[in-house]
Amino acid sequence: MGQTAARPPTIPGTTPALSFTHYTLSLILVFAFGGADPVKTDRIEIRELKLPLVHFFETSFGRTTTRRIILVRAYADGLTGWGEVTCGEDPFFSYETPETAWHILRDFLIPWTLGREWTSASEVAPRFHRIRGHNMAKAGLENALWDIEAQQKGMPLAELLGGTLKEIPCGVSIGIQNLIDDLLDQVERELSAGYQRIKVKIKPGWDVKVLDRIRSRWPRIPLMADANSAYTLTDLPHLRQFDRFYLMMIEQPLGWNDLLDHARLQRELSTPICLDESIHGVDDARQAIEIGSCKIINVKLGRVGGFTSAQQVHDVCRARNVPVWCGGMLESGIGRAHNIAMSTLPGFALPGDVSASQRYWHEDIIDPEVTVTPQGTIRVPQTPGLGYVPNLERIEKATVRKEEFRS
Ligand code: OSB
Ligand code: MG
Repeated sequence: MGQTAARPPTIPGTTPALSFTHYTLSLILVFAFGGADPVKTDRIEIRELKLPLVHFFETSFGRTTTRRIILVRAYADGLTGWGEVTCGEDPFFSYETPETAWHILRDFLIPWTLGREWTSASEVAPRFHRIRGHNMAKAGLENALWDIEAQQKGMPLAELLGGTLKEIPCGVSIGIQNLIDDLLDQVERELSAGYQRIKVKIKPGWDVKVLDRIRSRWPRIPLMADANSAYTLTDLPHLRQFDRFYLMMIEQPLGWNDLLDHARLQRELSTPICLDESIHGVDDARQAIEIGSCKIINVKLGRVGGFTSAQQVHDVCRARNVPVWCGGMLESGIGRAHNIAMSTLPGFALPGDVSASQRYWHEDIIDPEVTVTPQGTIRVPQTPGLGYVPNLERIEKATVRKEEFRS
């Protein structure tokens, strides 16, 4: 502040009161809009965890039984923040793998961050732009700094992001099973747990018959299908059959990086298309909406490169009345806590793939675990930062490699 010279002339006798108001106002402004001193990230640790899933998870591109998760732990201003790299074990969802993420973090993102000042985590994303892609590696580090900033400001991460919901609606994503009956059992279980919508994974040979069985047993449940790029435009006659299941949406039916063919397909289907793999940031979202590639967008923090990019995707969709929802990548509690915070933004109008820890892990690595209410919601923690406490003992036990960097 310190702009007393520019103060307007005052009526004699009222000066003390005005000064007091001025001073109070300055204090409020400083607390609300920064004035925070810049901090330096002085230490970053990356580690790989090996975590077996409670139940295998199968998509059109393959089956996962054990997750390889990279956690990023950043230190600044005497605080510790955590981030998670959400890539798959194999380069099948996107090209990123734990090995590529480790390389990009160790050789680029970490050296570019250590010892450099920042006042807000959102400043850090533009510094990573020079690296093409590798969004999941970027998000792992950026999101750890958001955790630190939220703690510095004594705010829940959700609030720092501009989130408004205190409770978020939850759906589940159910993988391809060995038998249709196994899938029906799982749908039954998740519905009685209270989840608000069911998503099933599909691929050629595991689609129409499966959806038909679900719909004949549960004609009215909110249902959707995720193909993970298993079809092409030549499957159009086949894909038309999906319209009779009145799905909420079909997720990523065509090419993993495609916008144009999806626009063509959307014109032929009454079922809304939702894009996942094809949306890497705000420009993809804007272009997809502009050419009609989809009516809904799945936002994944890793896929779009972190909270700053996710906010931009959210904002562009909200301005165009395109609903978004929060996708999942079989995250540990750390990534799950980030997903919960992001799901509180007002444009997250549909139930996401963010569900209870116990669906994935025998023991999650945070305390408390993420739990879901009988109404199929998660109550958003109201404590500063992540709102869940990383359990160092369990994290250490699951760690298979670790590297530490200091400025
Ligand atoms: O496409 O949404 C997807 C899991 C791994 C890779 C891709 C996807 C998924 C899921 C699971 O659908 C979501 C979750 O429960 O975390
Ligand atoms: Mg998907």
